[in-house]
This record gives sequence, C-alpha cells and structure tokens, in this order.
Amino acid sequence: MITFLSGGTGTPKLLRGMQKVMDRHEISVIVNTAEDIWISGNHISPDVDTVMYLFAGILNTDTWWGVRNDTFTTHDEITRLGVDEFIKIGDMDRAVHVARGEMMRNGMRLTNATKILCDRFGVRENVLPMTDTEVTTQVQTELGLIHFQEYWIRAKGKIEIQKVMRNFNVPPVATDEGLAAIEASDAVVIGPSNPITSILPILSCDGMKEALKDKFVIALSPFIGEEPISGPAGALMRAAGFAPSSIGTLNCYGGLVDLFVQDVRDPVKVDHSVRFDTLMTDEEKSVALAHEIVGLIKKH
Ligand code: GDP
Ligand code: FO1
Repeated sequence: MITFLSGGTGTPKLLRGMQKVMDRHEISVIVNTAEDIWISGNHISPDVDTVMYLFAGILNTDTWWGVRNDTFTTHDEITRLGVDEFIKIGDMDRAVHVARGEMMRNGMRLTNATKILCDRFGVRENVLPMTDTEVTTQVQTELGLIHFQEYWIRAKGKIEIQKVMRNFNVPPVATDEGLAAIEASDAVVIGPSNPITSILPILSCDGMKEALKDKFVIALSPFIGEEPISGPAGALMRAAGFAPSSIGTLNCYGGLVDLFVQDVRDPVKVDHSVRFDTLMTDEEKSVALAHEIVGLIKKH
C-alpha cells in the first residue's frame, strides 16, 4: 500500500498514473479539506471531489475540477435569481454537494460521507479527508481576511497576500482511518501539490507528523525554478515566508522527507534529490512518472 497526501491538481495528476501501475485497492489518499466551503447551502470539498471524480473516471481533466461534460443550468438560474454564487458549480457536481451537505447536517463525519459517495461512484481506492472537523485556509489581503476560494476564484488571485492563516473552532486532528492507512503503507508520497494550501494543512493535523516520522516519505516538487507549474503557489509561499522553489518546498516540510524529487528542468539545486520529468501534461506522462516513483519505493 502507498498513501498519498494530495490537493486538487498536481497530486491527482500523479494519481492518474498510479491507477495504471498499482493495484487500485493499494492506493490510499489523504486529501486536503482546508479549501472546503458551504455554498448555496451545500458542502463543496474541492480536493476530495477532484480525487473522487478522478478515480470514478468522470473528472474534467481540462480544468482538474468538476465533472466532465457537466451542465450549469442551476448555477445560471441561481445567479439570475440574484444569489452570489461566485464558484461555478456544475449540476452533477452540485448533486454531490447536496448529498454530502445532507449527510453532514445529519451529523455524519466527512470521512463516512466520502466513503458513501465513493462507493456510489464505484471508487476502489481509499479516499480519506485529512480531518473530520472544519478548518479553513484564509488569506489577509486588501479585502480583509478572506477564504482562500474568495481570493483565488472571486479575486482571480490578482490581489496581494500579506499573510496565510488556518481558521478553526477545534484544532484539526488526523482521522483514525488516515493514520491506519499510513501505518499499513510501505511509503508515503507527498505529491506535487501546493505546499501551503494543500500539504501544510494535512501535515498540521494533530498526529500526522508523528505518524510520518518512521515512514519512508517521498516528496515531489510542484516548482520548476521560481514558478509553480500552475496556480498561486508562488504568492502563497512568499506570504508564508518560504522561497517559491523546490528548496522552499523541502524547507516547508521540515525534515519529514526522506527522498525529494524535482524536475529534470529545475535550475534549483537540491542536495541528494532525484530528478525525473515531472511535467504531467498527459496521461502517458503521469504513468511514466508513477512508474519511477513505484520504482523508488521498491528499491528502498
Ligand atoms: P489545488 O488544490 O488545485 O491547488 O492543487 P494541488 O495543491 O494538488 O496542486 C497545485 C500544484 O500542482 C501547483 O503548485 C502546481 O505547480 C503543481 N502542478 C500542477 N501540475 C503539475 C505537474 O504536471 N507536475 C508538477 N511537478 N507539479 C504540478
Ligand atoms: N476554480 C475556478 O477557478 N473557478 C471556478 O468557478 C471553480 C469552480 C469549482 C467548483 C467545484 C469544485 O470542486 C472546484 C471548483 N474550482 C473552480 C476549483 C477551485 O476550487 C480551486 O481550483 C481549488 O480549490 C484550488 O485549490
């Protein structure tokens, strides 16, 4: 078994390849939930949904969010009626948010709601939210302290971030299911996700760092030079006090990593790193990188 720590784009690209090179029941994914948000009364868990839709074979892999060929009838009508739905939600996607919202309002843990939804979609992999209580990444900007989604989607990532924070009522705790998956794994792979908004929230769940201490941990860089392959990781790294680079990524993980993987094109030198082509522009490239990562684990 391998456990992956994942956000909603970079690591899912690797998981797309992993599905093809491993027994699917041997894949566990602990997924960031610090971007979750209640919208129009329903519960969106963007990273959990991306991983679930990927494994269900229905993910829109042009955007890496939402369901392929979804329609937006409800979103268009709700917007016409004056609801400020700043996130564009597809109709099929919304059905998942409605179902999950209902389960959670009835007191179900996010872990169990995710399991039920994954079963309905025929997902064979083990998809595990990082925690069962609410935690939200917020950024301090000229608009005040706002939800990360407000920054990235409403403000299109175009305003300066002064500070990144995580807000919660109860400190987030790693789930028993997540810790059991790590315990049962030969290795843990921190995928090439946003270190600040996807990976740190997972690592900050109580019990997570302890669980990783004695495990073989591989981390992949989401940076080539000072630029992430996509998304706002550069601005967030700077705001959190880290260099926007592979070195900054490794520093961010604070000594948990046994083997660091960076791209063959990356001009930044990281001592003892392993280099592969990590640019997963299509499924074939995801499969090739997945083979390399499995090879590293087998060699260990
Ligand atoms: P989010 O939840 O949508 O922010 O997605 P993640 O946190 O999972 O991933 C975002 C990160 O993925 C960005 O910082 C990108 O640089 C990185 N990324 C996207 N595609 C690739 C790729 O093909 N290779 C690598 N190495 N990183 C990638
Ligand atoms: N990202 C966008 O840039 N625009 C959208 O309208 C949008 C809608 C959306 C709906 C459901 C979902 O699960 C994700 C969605 N995303 C959208 C992705 C967005 O949430 C972010 O890219 C990730 O959270 C970034 O980490």
